[in-house]
Amino acid sequence: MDNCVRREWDKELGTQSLTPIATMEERLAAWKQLSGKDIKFYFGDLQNYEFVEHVFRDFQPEAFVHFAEQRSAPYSMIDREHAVFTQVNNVVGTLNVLFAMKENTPDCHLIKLGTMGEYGTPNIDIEEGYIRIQHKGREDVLPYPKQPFSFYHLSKVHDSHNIMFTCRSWGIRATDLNQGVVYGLWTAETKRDEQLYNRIDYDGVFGTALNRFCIQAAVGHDLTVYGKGGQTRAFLDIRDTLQCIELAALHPADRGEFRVFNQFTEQFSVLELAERVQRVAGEMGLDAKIAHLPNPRVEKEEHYYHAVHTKLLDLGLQPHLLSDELIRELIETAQRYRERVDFNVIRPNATWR
Ligand code: USQ
Repeated sequence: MDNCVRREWDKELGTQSLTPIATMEERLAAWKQLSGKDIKFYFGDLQNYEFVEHVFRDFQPEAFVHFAEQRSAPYSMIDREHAVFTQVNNVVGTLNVLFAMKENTPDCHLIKLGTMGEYGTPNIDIEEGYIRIQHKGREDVLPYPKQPFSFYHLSKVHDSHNIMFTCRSWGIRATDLNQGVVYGLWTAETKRDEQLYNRIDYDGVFGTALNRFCIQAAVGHDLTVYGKGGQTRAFLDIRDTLQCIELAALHPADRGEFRVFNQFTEQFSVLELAERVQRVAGEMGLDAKIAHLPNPRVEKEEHYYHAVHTKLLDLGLQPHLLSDELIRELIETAQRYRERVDFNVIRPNATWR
């Protein structure tokens, strides 16, 4: 299911993916040619309940993987319209899925993309969804406190509450994948044909830290570290994103269970990543400079960060840890497509203030 709206946001922002993105028809045809298998495709918007209900009735899914949200923090911070769009799109889309599941496939397992950014950067360890709290002589296991970074991250907090409520009230089974920042581009499948390539964003709105630094190094742009660069986040390779979804699907939550996995493999500070890209680029003969830009966001630039992430490892996740080879491959890919990069959209525009 897709409404292909991501392509419209590129037009709105005057940017494009570093890699060319084929039309949906071309992608489906390329996969069919490679695998001999058809993928059933439904074009539509999760905000349209009739559409969502039709798909649930027609397809009768055992698992529903929901990655259909506006996922950029800066996009949600552009102005009132973008904040409202992000929260309506994300919260209403997820509510429609929950209602359609309840009405049509109550046993279906919802696998929902959440974010590590729901938790913020507390000065204590981040647990996987829940924390045991003692208060005035009593004890309970409660949802971990949320201090999200943006209106986008807030939309996922609202989703989490809605999903947890429907698990409790209707017996929905759900897994919230609280994912960190994804890097990399290909999986084994998408690498097989250029028409199957994923998008990879380098612009100041949708581009994310490590991918952006690799592309910047390749095209001769300074590496854009915001502020001091001590901001520490959880990261994972895109191949591990796919492994995690598969593991969640193969090991469904129980009826009525709202399960939370912290989906990442390593933690890095932004400056640490920029320095690593700078070193690898240097070995490739590229002179990448690090620029400390004024931070457009309101966030701590030096802080404690330690997040627990054992549940997916317990299910069998085999992490692809960040390697110099992958950084080199990303830089080489960006060099291949460098004529698609517009320097005017690299610097951040949306500010938090
Ligand atoms: N940052 C820089 N320079 C850049 C880009 C980002 O210093 O050029 C810094 C930001 O200030 C921030 C950190 O890097 O401290 C991460 O920013 P990001 O743009 O790489 O990622 P973020 O906005 O946090 O959002 C991304 C995805 C989002 C996902 C989230 C996971 O876009 O969908 O939910 O990562 S998490 O960060 O764990 O919340």
